[in-house]
Amino acid sequence: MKKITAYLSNHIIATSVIFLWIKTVIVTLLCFDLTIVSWLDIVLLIISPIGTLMLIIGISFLFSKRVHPISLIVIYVLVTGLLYANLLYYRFYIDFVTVSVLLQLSNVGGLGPSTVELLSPFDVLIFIDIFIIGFLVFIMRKKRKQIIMPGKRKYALSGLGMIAITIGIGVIQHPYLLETEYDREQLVESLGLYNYQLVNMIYGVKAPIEKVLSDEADAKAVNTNIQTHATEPTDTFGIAKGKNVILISLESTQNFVINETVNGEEITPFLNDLIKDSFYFSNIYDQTAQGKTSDAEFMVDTGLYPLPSGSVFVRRPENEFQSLPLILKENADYKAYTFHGNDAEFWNRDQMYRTLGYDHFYSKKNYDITEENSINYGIKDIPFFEQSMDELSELHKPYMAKFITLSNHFPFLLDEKDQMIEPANTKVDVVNRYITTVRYEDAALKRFFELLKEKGMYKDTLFVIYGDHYGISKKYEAGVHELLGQDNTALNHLGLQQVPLIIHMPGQEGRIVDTIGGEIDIRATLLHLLGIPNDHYVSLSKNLFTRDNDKPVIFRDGGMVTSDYAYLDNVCYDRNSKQTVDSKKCSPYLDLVRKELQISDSIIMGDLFRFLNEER
Ligand code: GP9
Ligand code: MN
Repeated sequence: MKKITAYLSNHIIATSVIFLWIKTVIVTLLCFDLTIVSWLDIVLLIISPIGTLMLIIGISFLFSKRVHPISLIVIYVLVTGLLYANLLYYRFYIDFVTVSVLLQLSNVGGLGPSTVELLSPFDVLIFIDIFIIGFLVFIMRKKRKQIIMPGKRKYALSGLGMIAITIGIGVIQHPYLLETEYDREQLVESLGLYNYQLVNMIYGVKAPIEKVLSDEADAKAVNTNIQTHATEPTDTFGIAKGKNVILISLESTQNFVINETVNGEEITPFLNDLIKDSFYFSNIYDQTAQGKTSDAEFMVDTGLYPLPSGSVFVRRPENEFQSLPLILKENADYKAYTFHGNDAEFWNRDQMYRTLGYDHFYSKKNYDITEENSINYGIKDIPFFEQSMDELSELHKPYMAKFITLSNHFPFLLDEKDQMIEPANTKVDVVNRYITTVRYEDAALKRFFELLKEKGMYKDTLFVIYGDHYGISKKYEAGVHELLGQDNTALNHLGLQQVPLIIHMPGQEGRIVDTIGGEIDIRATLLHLLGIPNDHYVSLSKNLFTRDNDKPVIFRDGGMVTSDYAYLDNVCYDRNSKQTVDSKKCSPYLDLVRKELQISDSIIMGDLFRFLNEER
């Protein structure tokens, strides 16, 4: 034992690199659900961390004569922290940390109440080797041993060489790898977790420069690239002209809860009834990314995609946009308002709402919040709607008022007195609780509609109600599959990415619209109903009343779905046979996916509306 200890401490650098390497490979293989298609994928996963780890650990001696034991330990702990941060983040979001996510932590208050839910007792194992390295360093110091590292150049070159080989193989295997920064799973799979972080940092540095480098020519190119079709007439064009618009963002609400029962009880009795007299869009997909609720808001307001990393609300609040509030003002003398019971700074909303043209934001400080009437992130949905009524009745008409609900947020906490339905009894507690918080949200909507009717404010209003994004992440999804009695397959997972979209106009006849679409399409559909032609404005939103089922609904990670095909985690599926098929079948759609995402990103990162608005 003594001999081994002495050997390891004499070779402390190699020991550190190897320990971190093994730990990283184990976490990558066991804890990240990566799609492994070939042996080369496994080989890449195994070799990819070596080069970067060599260079990172090398910082402890590359710039001095000897190994610095303390800096070695600090670096070791930092790398472990990075690995663990990625693991925690992945557990919930099934995504990897980006520089933008780290920078926006102050705007979103971290993972908030959700963090504890994500810890596992086995996580201790990730930290055990730190003590071994600490012990080896202690022995070194006790023996007053100084480690002089010969062959530093060779060491650095080997590290760089390993990185170059990894990136080289990755790019040969996936030619678009470095152009599609949003496909983080592919980046991690091909480059390894640490090289991915490195590449991500380069994207981060590139971002601010993009605005400076963009000019009118880029804006013109965007304009010609977006084929805005003249508004196709339908029987719905302008049916809601001049009406007040109430938009309701339903926190974490997935479409599977609609018309679904638990223990013989409907989960959403109010919404199920409302649908009967509404347009119910039954095939709408969540397209949000790391900006969650704010991404959904951004899509509805601008008809552009969220950014590949971070939230546009946080990263680009000083941009110009052609947003819904501004369009409604320009065309029909509307004013726009937002109501949300959380801090105004969360997701940088206070700043971004001004940019988007909202006239006033009623946030946490406008509500009477007590311990009794709040839970999790803020005021409960029922008092939220109740307390909003006075302000709402005073607004300038016509108005667009956006309400962002909050109670149905992970980890789905609810006081017993607010529980109106028994929890489900699947193996997954989070899912069981989710049923109760969704029901609470449904009851809050019921209450809101009652109050609007009481105050005579219901009739002249068009309601747009949408689920903002998934609530049950992949980690807990087994419970939903169990509830629905379906297998845990990629296509069933895709089905769970659907969110409800209900557009209700008092007095209308109900209609189920099963056209395939995404959240980005809400804006064009709403403008169509309000009788405002969408083709005067630059956006990627498509009217759901005329949308083509063969046009892909695009996901921010580069995936897509049409009525016949789906491309998920770099695998192509035939949705009719439910089989995986040659990726060539998906290729024509993927060209459009890359094109649309690129256009959207260049508009946002280049702040191209600076030029586009000037031309109007
Ligand atoms: C917070 C609320 C929830 O204000 O919008 O945010 P989310 O975590 O869903 O983005
Ligand atoms: Mn949300």
